[in-house]
Amino acid sequence: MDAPRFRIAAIPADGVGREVVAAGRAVLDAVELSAAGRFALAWEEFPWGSDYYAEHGAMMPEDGLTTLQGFDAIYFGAVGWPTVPDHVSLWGLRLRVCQNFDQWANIRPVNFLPGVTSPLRKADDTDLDWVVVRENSEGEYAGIGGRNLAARGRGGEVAVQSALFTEVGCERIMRLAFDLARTRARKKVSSVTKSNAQQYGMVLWDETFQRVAADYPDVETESVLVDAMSAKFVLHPEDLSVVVASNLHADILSDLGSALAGSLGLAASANLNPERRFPSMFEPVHGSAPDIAGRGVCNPIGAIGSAAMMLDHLGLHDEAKTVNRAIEATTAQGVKTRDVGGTADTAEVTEAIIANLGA
Ligand code: GGG
Repeated sequence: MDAPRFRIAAIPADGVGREVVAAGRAVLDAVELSAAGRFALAWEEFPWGSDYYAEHGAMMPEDGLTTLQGFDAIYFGAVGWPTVPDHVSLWGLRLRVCQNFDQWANIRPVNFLPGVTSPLRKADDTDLDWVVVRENSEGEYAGIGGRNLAARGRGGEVAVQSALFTEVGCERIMRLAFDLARTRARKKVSSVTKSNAQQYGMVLWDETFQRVAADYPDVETESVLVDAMSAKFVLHPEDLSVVVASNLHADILSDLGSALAGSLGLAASANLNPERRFPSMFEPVHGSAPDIAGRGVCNPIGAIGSAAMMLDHLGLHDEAKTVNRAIEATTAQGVKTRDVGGTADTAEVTEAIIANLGA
């Protein structure tokens, strides 16, 4: 049988996105080399993002989605640069791909790595780890609303931003969260809303959660308001396993989680189209970090962990484990970028991870 060949679209996009995608690709090249022909990754890189916008007036070409449709996966860097308003760059590229490719599940593990100091970690608990499951297609990111621009500049402008919650959208992300919980040592799903204040969509979310939970009697559940959940992340992280939340709440909570694990630079993620009708997209949680971009000092671990999630998605489970083990071996050796208290640069961490692939 022929070895599988996977077509991967790389979109480094903006700022440190370019540095970390290069780092992730270097690690995947090494994994592929050591697989000695058991699989192949066929890469194509697309120069879309804020520089492309300066030249073309759009973050990606009009037919960009059609081009991407033929790929097995998308490996993404980060979007956002001071020359383009943030909402234009985000909607013009990252959200355009996520929403059009129905990548409705955004999986964001919160990883505590050896050798990385976390304000949460006590000497006796080394096993903190939880996963934020982000509803990735609707909620507060539905893009519904408007502004009465006619009133602009006169002090009386009004803007409306509506959140959209559908029962189908809520149910599918919750079932995915429950199925994920069943694979974990702690079988628990925590659902997050602000349903005391937001009495329509988030009450629908709560009611759907109760209905879905009834199908998973073996999984522990809780429903927690987002403010209380923020406190719980800090005060009782040992009580978390899978946290499912709306688009906005999960975005904020996953940043909090990765900061508590040591740095936003560590956080990996997968934007999944679970039906596999469209390619899924793998990217570090962090943005383009214009303040450190181009200096070779950013943390590549979030992007390299995302590459491992991509391997897993492609069915290369052993290779994904190899990459994750190499990340752990590297931080355990103290090879770390500055954001996590080290002195290494991006290239040194990447090289150490490659050297540790056999660890
Ligand atoms: N790699 C993730 C990324 O580029 N994020 C940019 C960003 O601003 N994201 C906001 C969001 O997706 O909610």
